Amino acid sequence: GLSFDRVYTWEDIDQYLDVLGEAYPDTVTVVNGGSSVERRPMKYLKISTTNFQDKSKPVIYMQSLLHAREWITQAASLYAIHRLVIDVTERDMRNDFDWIIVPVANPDGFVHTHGISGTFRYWRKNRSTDYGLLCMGVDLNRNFDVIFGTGSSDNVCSDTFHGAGPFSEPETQVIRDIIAEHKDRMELFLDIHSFGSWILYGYGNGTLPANALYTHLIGVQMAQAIDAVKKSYNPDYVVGNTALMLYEASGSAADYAMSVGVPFSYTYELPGLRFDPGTLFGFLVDPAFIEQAGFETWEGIKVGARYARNSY
Ligand code: 0X9
Ligand code: ZN
Repeated sequence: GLSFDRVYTWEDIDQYLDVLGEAYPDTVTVVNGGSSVERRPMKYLKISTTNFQDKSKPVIYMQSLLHAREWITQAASLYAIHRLVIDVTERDMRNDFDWIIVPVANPDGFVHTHGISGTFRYWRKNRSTDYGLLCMGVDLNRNFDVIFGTGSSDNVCSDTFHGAGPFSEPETQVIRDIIAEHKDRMELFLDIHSFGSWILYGYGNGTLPANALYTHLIGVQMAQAIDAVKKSYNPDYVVGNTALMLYEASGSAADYAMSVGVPFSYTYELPGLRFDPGTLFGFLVDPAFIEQAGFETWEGIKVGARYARNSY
């Protein structure tokens, strides 16, 4: 297993997924969904007690590190994997669902944030060179085919550059294809980001989905479950529509999943690094918070999963 006291590199995680697949062949399948811009395999796990053959089970999708610098988010995916495969105390979580977990949704960007002595630690986008070499990269959370281009930038140098068009990037194509393959029974979609202690839902232009009330209420239940076990120096989670609470954001992964029929879809923003209530360090990671981040997020996920099951 992993020790939740450090941040793992892309290579570490990539190897770990293979190790899990070999050690737990009855429940874990490692899938290579395709290649990133720099030709890294986009590996993900399918976790299932029936090898995805029992079509009566809902599918839960979870991803992290779509934004390269949001390092703490790997803890949420790796911890969920841990509790579904190795340290299984909530057996219903493993038995009642088929899980798809993509721990590193932006491998090239994540590798880049480890580059030369911290210089690129705050890189967010992928590493596309299609738009010139002066500025690189597309914001993958603006590149999905949903309300495309309305809450994003057409300037390649911007951190929210949306790319040439919907799904111009291989990384978002991989995620699109996973959703398409499973969307008939995908009930819950979770895109884990940082930072801010938010649970957000679409649409990113402020238009609410038909089930907005239920979406909001489940969001509040998830937030309460996290807040019940959170560290006191972190604020309570706040739940709401992205555009109404934060800013307009088009082309996001969570909105896309919702637009193709996934009933419950959320963007989590995990807490930013704080050493005391007054000082927010944001994207940097306190090793002492890694296991807690995984644990408390899992408390929220369980609540969402149980609602998804009961409404399926
Ligand atoms: O702006 C984003 O992509 C997300 N925030 S972050 O600071 N991690 O970059 C929020 C996206 C949420 N959008 C929707 N669900 N529409
Ligand atoms: Zn993000």
